[in-house]
Amino acid sequence: MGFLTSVSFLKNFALSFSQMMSMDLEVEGILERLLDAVNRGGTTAMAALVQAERRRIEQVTVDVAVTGPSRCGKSTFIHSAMGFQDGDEGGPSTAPGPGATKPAPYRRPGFPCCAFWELPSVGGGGGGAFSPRGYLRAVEADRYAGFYLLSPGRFTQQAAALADELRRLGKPFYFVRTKIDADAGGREDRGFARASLQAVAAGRFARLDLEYAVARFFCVSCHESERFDFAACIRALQRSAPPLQRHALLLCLHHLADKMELKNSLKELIPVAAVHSCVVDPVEVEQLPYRANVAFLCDEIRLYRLLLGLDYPALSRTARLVGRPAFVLCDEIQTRLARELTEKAVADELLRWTEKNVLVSPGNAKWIPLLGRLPGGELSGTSTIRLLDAMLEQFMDDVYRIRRKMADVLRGD
Ligand SMILES: Nc1nc2c(ncn2[C@@H]2O[C@H](COP(=O)(O)OP(=O)(O)OP(=O)(O)O)[C@@H](O)[C@H]2O)c(=O)[nH]1
Ligand SMILES: [Mg+2]
Repeated sequence: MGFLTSVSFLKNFALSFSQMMSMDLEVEGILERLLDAVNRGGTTAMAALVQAERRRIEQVTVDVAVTGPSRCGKSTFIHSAMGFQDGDEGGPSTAPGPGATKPAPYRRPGFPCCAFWELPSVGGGGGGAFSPRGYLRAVEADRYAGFYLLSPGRFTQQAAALADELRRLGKPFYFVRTKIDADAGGREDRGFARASLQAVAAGRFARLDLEYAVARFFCVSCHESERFDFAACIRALQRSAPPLQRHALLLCLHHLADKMELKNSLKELIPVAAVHSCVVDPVEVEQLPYRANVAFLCDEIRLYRLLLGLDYPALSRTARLVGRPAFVLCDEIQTRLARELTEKAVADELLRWTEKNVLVSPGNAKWIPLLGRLPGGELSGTSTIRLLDAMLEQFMDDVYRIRRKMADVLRGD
């Protein structure tokens, strides 16, 4: 097996392994607690609990560290990873300065649960004074779910020593070679990763070897998150995180996430959202035989649309990448609720699913005992689950249609 083949094999193996694993957002625990609540306190207790369970998931926080030598691209990497647009407030500054002396967090507007921290620079060169343990203690390494170790050229002995210590601590880390746009030649060469990580091979590390490091090596341009390995290095972090943190990272970094993984994570929580609609502030809806919180469902579907990149600003940005106006991509969207998302349209769609009187999908059969306890009976929960399920699936079809259109435009069709 060639060198590059073996690297991609390792990365693909990690992917298929993660896809085999269920997302496991512990929804079975939520189901049990909801059943218990309804037995003890009826609908009122169920309404209070379902809101608390959703809040608990929304409030899971994830901190990610970005480090490397001075001027290696830490701020620019964070800027692109968090999807800050030029002119957005709250992004990191890239102006040359004395450099940070303590970690600085950056959060994306609208997604407060995930923070990327710019750590103080790791001294360049081969000076012997650097202590990985001291550095990690000073930046409070325990806090972070993962570390990006950046370098615009070959990694230094300090970076390798830091990685060795991170492995000892059991922290996921990634070697990210930045500014690859200025130095892309050779990136595809057999030995590029090995040469970049020469310090790992040259050093005598207790826990770090070259193959392990090479499997965690990525090449990026911090200015262009859509090129090179930028998305791959973010996805590696998302896959390494425990389920609830992975969910938070998928939501916060949705523009770089694998859309199928994002969809699957959202899908797991659909029954919880359906229960919410049926018991928290539901209202009468014309012709519907049960009450539903249509405003909440509309917000939920709006979130799906945003996360899957089907909202107008995201489509405009995507179209700009291929030098086209937004309508070229908007025309590809076939799901009615992606084009016209109003409470009336959501109510109509919910009624359509209710009239079909479909069964709950086999994956959600375990929810049937709870759905039967909803004020509107099983039909209310089943139809709401089917509505949200259908929205996610149809939005995914739109995502694929847009991808195909982008490929056609690039080919000049
Ligand atoms: N061509 C290119 N330039 C980059 C890249 N990443 C960063 N830069 C440039 O490198 C310079 C330093 O980038 P920063 O993101 O400020 O680097 P930093 O590590 O945060 O710098 P300090 O915080 O000052 O240590 C800026 O002029 C960036 O525009 C990259 O991937 N490609
Ligand atoms: Mg900086």
